[in-house]
Amino acid sequence: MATLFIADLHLCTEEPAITAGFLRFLSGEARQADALYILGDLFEAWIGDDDPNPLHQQIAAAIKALADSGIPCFFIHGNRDFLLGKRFARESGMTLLPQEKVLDLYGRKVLIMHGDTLCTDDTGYQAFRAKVHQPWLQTLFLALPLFIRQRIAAKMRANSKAANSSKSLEIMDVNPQAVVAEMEKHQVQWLIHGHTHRPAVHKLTANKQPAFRVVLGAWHTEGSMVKVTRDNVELIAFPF
Ligand code: LP5
Ligand code: MN
Repeated sequence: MATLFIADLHLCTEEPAITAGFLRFLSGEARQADALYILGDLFEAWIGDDDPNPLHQQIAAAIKALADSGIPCFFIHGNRDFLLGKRFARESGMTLLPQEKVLDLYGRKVLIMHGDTLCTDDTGYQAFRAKVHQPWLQTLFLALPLFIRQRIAAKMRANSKAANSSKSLEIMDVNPQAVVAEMEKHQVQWLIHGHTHRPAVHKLTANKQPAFRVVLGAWHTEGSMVKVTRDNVELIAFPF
């Protein structure tokens, strides 16, 4: 009995090996799980559920097959796919979760999130995030013709790449005080997140007790998952 967590697959038509790895994961390892949690950035960029990209249908069908086989699938938005909406959730059989959620896994309380909100030193990103999370702006964006949305997303991606090349690694990592504050707010000793693409298990102190922050890896050349069982929390890398 295990609960699985993945994040940062960044699926896109240009990376068929990652898609193949994910499809194999869904029809293999995931079939034995109690539940699957996808902690954001499943897709490289999401510009609306009405995007007719065949990859999206293929992924929806594959997740739906897992959900229909009796394994509940959950999704927390990432900074690339924060616009993923109810229609795709329905088509894929996933339940959309709020940006942070506490789970009780076999008696262990675990906080889960994408991880971008922990990067509080990245003030440029947090300002950007606050802007694009405004509901009125999202409604406006989603009402635009698809080709314009594609152009805006491409521009945002290019700006992001340019901005990141001049930011230090420390700025783009989580802020340690923000991590402790979140864990104390939710009264948990375990946190699982993605976003930073720096897979590791960090030991820290929160609530005056030992605490653990488990960071999922991005799916570049291999898969990454966290497997929580009654006795263990394991960060696992596996080949596609
Ligand atoms: O994504 P990645 O890994 O490159 O870097 C992230 C942060 N960047 C982003 C931007 C995304 O890549 C863009 C994705 C587009 C998806 C779909 C478009 C939907 C549009 C909806 C509009 C309502 O998340 C990056 C972080 C990095 O992670 C590490 O944490 O540093 O942050 C940035 O690059 C942001 C810049 O630092 C700041 C840019 C300021 C621009 C502000 C203008 C806002 C105008 C909004 C107008 C619609
Ligand atoms: Mn991310």
